[in-house]
Amino acid sequence: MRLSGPGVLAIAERLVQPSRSLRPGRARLVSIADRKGAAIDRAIAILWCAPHSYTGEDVLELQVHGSPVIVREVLEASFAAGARPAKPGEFTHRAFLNGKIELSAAQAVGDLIAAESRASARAALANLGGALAREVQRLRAALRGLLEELAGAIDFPDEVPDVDPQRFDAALAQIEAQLGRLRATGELGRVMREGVSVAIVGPPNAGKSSLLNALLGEERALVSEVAGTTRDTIEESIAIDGVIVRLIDTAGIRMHADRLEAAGIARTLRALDEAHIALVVLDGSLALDEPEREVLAQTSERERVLFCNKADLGDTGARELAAYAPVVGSVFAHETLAAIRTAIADAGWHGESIDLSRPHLATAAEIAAVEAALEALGLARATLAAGDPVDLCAGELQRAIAALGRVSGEQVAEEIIDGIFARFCIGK
Ligand SMILES: Nc1nc2c(ncn2[C@@H]2O[C@H](COP(=O)(O)OP(=O)(O)OP(=O)(O)O)[C@@H](O)[C@H]2O)c(=O)[nH]1
Ligand SMILES: [Mg+2]
Repeated sequence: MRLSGPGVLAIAERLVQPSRSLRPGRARLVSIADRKGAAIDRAIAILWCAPHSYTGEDVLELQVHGSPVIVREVLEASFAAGARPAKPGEFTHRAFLNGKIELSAAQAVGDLIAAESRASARAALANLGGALAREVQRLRAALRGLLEELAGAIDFPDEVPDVDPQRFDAALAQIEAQLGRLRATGELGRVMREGVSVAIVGPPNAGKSSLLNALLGEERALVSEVAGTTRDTIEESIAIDGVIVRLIDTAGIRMHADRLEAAGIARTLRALDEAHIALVVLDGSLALDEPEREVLAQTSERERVLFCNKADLGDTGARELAAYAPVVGSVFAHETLAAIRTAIADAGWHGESIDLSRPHLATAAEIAAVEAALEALGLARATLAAGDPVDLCAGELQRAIAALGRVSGEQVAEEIIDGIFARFCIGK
């Protein structure tokens, strides 16, 4: 249990016995007293004095016994002594306000809490040290240097030599290239963090639900030889190479369906629309018919994985589709499932992984900010290429600097900060 703020010492005096034994940074065995002074628990207490704590404020850490009853009583005693429950993310919010951590590091703490998969945990750790913020600050400082050079030449035309457009453009190009590389880490960073969604679609009875169950390793969805078994979408997550993959089993797509089935198909189309990847399951043992062609046409523009199932029964359909290089096999075969997992990885993150220990963009806001900076730099360079005076670039450079400030945390809007901390759990 952690208490933080200027009132901590006063609260400790009422809560901890003997409170005189507390020394900054030292663990002490103490009693925790309720509001009447009766002992609730024996606990380890550690006092951290401002500014040498996580939040930068006075902090009291109490390691009490794990019983929910004791925890509740200690909480109540703390509240009686003047504390209040922390809001989600408030500890880290205070750490940010007190200059203990960068905004991107705070974001990484939030990500770490939310991280469901190994890869996204690693990705969050990389930015936790503030590596992304430092990288962006470096580029931003370089841009600011160029802007100051311009301003000097404009304000003191007699003392400061004119800026050489060619050298200026070369410097911009270098920063642009580095931002471009950072931009390229964005999509992948997002996939690693948020995962990819895969809609399992196909004609009725092809084995979609069987595939979901086989990939999950449990009988999650109802399977039967009756076409039209699945009526509603079913969603479950698995991890592939440490990336979260959300599998969405759907109702089989066919024309001339009854009303209930048609409602299910409408949901299928919505799921298909929203998913990153279409995993098309066909009965590969049968010749292609209207429903198969329909699904193939519907997903032709999509990132997709084609799977011809029921190879144990024949390969008529699979041979017709050979040109598409589908995965051919059966949901009952181990190798088939492995091939489908690989195909999902190839379609979802192109089998690539970024070096997550290097700075990378992880959120849509960071990607948008870097894109805005790149656009401004592009306009500045176009100005130079057109032979216009170099000082006309100043506005664009300012825009790029402001955009990068949103990533490095040097310039952030209040609502962004609030948005980040609101996702935290209480006590962080
Ligand atoms: N022989 C064989 N049968 C399979 C295979 N995969 C699935 N089946 C059978 O095919 C039938 C339909 O499977 P489901 O998984 O319910 O098919 P579905 O695509 O979900 O069907 P709907 O929900 O009706 O759209 C079941 O009887 C399965 O046991 C396979 O690889 N080989
Ligand atoms: Mg089904």
